Amino acid sequence: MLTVYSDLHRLQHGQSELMAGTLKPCLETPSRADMVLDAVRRRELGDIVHPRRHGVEPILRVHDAGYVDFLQTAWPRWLALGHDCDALPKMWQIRRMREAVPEHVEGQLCYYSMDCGTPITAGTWQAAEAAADTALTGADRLIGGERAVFALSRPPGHHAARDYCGGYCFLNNAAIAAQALRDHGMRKVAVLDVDYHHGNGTQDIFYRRGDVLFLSIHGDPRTEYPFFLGHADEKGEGEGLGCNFNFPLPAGSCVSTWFVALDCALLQIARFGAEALVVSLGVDTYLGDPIARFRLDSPDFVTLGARLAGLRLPTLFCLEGGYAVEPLGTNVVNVLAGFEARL
Ligand code: SP5
Ligand code: ZN
Repeated sequence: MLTVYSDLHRLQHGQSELMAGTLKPCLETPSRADMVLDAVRRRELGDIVHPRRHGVEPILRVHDAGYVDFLQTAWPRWLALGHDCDALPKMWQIRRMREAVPEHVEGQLCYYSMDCGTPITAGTWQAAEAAADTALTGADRLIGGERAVFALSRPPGHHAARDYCGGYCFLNNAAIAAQALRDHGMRKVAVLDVDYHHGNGTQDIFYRRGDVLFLSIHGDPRTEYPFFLGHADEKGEGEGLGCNFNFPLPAGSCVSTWFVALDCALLQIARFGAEALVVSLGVDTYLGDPIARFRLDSPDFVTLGARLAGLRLPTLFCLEGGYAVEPLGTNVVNVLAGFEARL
């Protein structure tokens, strides 16, 4: 399988995230991508290519122009305030407050953020743009006839919605790629999110759309981050009604429960008549993950890959979460190798 990778991911290297009441070192680190790239090489998964630059247009197909402008300009504007640290928000536009975009960069940081775990740094925009280019190059290759491509995208994307960042995500790589596949003539695209956390950003982007099916298997938001989206009764709206499927599972669920949900998701993808599949590939479902509570072990990821291959669809994998850094490469490449074994 072809891998798309850019070193520019290193430019996203945040200092800290708010965790259990204190600022802790960021869990979403450059070393994560190093581990995955290492495993891709070691297991001889296939060629590794650099992404092609696509510019801002395909990003603006799914993200708000004001939000993108904010991401592009936030760092110099933050520095101009005299700060010498990463930019983190400290309040939110909550119920019954005004929804107008503030003028001040600090107000905009709060307006355009979902949480206090997603620091904007000197290289955030460049890294996020390179991650989007990585996914877009993967989409190009699928259009060109490749059966499956792995976009080693970092920072991740699935928590980034039309107009906000959060959950370590800035640009929604998977959604940008899914939209590009649509724009290149694929009539129906499915996005399957297997990260432990609900893909609230992807759901937000496609919620009113009938041409992109979104499905997510994740820790139940009644007890798990991101809490405010990802419930089973969120089915889509308008033209998108019936094109959104959430499979919230209790924290601590066993592996067989997880695979039952996967089978339900795969059935819906086949029913929908998708012409291509984008997988938001988070492996924080691993039993050793420090912030998540499912129980998948490394061999289970091979099984996951094989089941996905059973759909027989052109498939783009976009890297999302996974914070047990040592086994991260093994777990990710297990999915890809499991997929290839059945192709
Ligand atoms: C892409 C992705 O996986 N983003 C995840 C963002 C999660 N951020 C907040 C996690 C809070 C977890 N709290 C549980 C602490 C267990 N010790
Ligand atoms: Zn996650």
